[in-house]
Amino acid sequence: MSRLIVISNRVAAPTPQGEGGAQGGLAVALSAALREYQGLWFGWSGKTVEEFTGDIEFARHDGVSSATIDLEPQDVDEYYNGYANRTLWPLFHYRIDLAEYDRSFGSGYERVNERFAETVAPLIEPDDLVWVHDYHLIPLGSQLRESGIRNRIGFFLHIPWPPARLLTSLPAHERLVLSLLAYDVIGFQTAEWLESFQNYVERELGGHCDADGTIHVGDRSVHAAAYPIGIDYKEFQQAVASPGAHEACSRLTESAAGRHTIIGVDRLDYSKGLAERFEGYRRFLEDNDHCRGKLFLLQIAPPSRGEVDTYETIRESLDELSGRINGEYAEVDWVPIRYVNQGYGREDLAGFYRAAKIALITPLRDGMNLVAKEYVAAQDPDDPGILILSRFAGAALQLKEALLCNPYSKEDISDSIRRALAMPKEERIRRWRAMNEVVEKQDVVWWRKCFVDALERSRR
Ligand code: ADQ
Repeated sequence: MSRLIVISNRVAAPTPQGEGGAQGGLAVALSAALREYQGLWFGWSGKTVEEFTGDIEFARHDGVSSATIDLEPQDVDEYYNGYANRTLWPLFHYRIDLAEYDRSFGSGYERVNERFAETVAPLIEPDDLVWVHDYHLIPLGSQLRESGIRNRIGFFLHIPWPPARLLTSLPAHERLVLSLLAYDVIGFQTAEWLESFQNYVERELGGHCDADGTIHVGDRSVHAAAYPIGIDYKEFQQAVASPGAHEACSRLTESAAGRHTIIGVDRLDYSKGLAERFEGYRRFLEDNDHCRGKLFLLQIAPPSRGEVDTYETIRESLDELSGRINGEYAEVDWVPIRYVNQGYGREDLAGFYRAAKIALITPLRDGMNLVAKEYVAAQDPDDPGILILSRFAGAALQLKEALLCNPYSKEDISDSIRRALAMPKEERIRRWRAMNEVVEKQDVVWWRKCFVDALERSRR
């Protein structure tokens, strides 16, 4: 059997301190695949050194081997904070208004991808399958080819692929997309992002796309398909059944004192539509005064990417907005929004999801959104809660029985909350069963198998 080499910006392999318990589903799933395939996880250590050395730090814990490198501060500024998070992240989430186009970002991005390629190439053996993850490393495949790597290499994009008309605002967009053709398999979260990619290939590169997913540009053929990522359903079920989750569930239920909890769990990011969500909830309070005091919104959103100014701005505006709404509507014994700026472990989250009657997950654009799937997996089958989900999250294409809403419309968010509160139990159960079946069957193990099978089948 071939070995699997996973390459991503950061490595989330298990650590000797046992931090594995707090890992996300993706880390758990990829670690399981690496154990099965005797593979290696390569990426940036998260640390910086004055001058790049290419020294690799190897580690092996819990059956998973990892190899990490340190980067220079300039690399981190230009590649990570710059091109990845200030250019590609906003652009791929349809926010060209926030995307910064700066030549130094582009050259830093290329340089770090080259550094990744040079350091990982000697670790790759002839039969290995190589799986590159996410927007940080789009050109890595072509740089590995330049280093002489002939292995099968796959790429999976965790975030949306933007429409061609937006992508063409990126200087050197053609170069970026052409570099993708060095892969054998390109995976997207949904058919929608795949279509945008195919459309770009046809319009801008003059290529054509076969019905079986093969894309032809010049003499290159690549397989491109949608592989929707799932959660580690079994692991999450264990988290839900754990004493930690029971405790978290009771803690929230007791503090709710008979009121309904509406939960939101997100990284603090503009793509998650938090301000629009707060405004939609405010509209609900405005239009439904009989409901005030009977429910509250628990929004869990730990800060992310503090080095990027936009994140500081969004943090300040949400502090202000939640404060204003609380000021407008709070009573001595009731606060409408509990806004919590800290992260929680899997068991706590599982317990909070279970205690919440409604999940309000309204990203403006999201590759998939695993929180929606976790919420479904955490519900009591006999008395499940209701998922209100943005139609612009990749997950909406699978979770069709959620209450799908337009996150840009306050009225739509408000109406969805009202509908959820009035939903009869039979309907809740029916909708939940349909969603749970998808979440359980198309879990992260299924996702990983679909992708790795396609990569194994691909022939250079
Ligand atoms: P993210 O944008 O990080 O991921 P998401 O899929 O919602 O978004 O969450 C990933 C994980 O982080 C989940 O397991 C969730 O529980 C955890 N998480 C999120 N907010 C948290 C919080 N406040 N506290 C604790 N844990 C939290 C990117 C893409 C998504 C895609 C994933 C996986 O943007 O669209 O679903 O990758 O491919």
